[in-house]
Amino acid sequence: MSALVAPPTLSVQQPADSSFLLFTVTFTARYAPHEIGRQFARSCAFFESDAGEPFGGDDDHITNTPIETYFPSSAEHTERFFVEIHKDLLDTESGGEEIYAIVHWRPANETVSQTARTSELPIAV
Ligand SMILES: [Ca+2]
Ligand SMILES: [Ca+2]
Repeated sequence: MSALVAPPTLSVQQPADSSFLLFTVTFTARYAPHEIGRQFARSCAFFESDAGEPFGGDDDHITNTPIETYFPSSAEHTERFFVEIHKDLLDTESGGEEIYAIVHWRPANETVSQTARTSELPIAV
């Protein structure tokens, strides 16, 4: 079974004059010898954290990426998601937002994914 090398990371760029933010999620996992070159599936879900907010409730689900396949090419293999999200979708509360992502990955012919969460990224929208 593959194992994360480090927690996945989340970063953001804001292109000038754009209504979208461009997020990059990077995750590096270590794959067993029999998993190298095998087909895997990956996706990523974005949330806005309301942890610790007095009227927070559950975290807001922002969006999911489509499921895509990849083939780990070495024991330690890095995958990246590039995800454009409209500011209106991100703006779930007054003031800034705290965005995080959860990465899902699995061998393509299996049904149970492994998951890992990024830390929270504060953004002003
Ligand atoms: Ca929040
Ligand atoms: Ca806001």
